[in-house]
Amino acid sequence: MRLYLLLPLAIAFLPTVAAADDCEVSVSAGDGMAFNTRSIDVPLSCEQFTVNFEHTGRLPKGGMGHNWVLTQSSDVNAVVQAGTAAGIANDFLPEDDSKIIAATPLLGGGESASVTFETSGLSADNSYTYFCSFPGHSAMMRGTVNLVE
Ligand SMILES: [Cu+2]
Repeated sequence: MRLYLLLPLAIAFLPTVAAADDCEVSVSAGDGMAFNTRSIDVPLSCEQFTVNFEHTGRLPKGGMGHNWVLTQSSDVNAVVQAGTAAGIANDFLPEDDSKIIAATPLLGGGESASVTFETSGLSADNSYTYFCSFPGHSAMMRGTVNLVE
């Protein structure tokens, strides 16, 4: 009887720190120009956040390569332009560009890669967009990162 009464109390006082599961997400893209998700929630209670990205298609990266790149929303166009200029040898990403918060390598069909970034660099005052920097893809391949408590 006593245990029965205490159990709800114990559950109520469980710590509210985000579970490790909340600090990573799986994202994929196939042989079309689309991610499988339009938005990703990043809890600010996570010190680090990991994106596990998979190219589930079959086409090679030279024809239908994809990456997952995170910047402030206002920096997307500049990074896409610089990435196009950098070319496929640089995974369509400018080198040492501080606008890039996180980025996976460019993947071809069947490949996968993960990227981890610190959430301390993200501010609720800004908006953030993830996209693919392969030329011509970012208009379709983009989504919103929502910072959540
Ligand atoms: Cu792409």
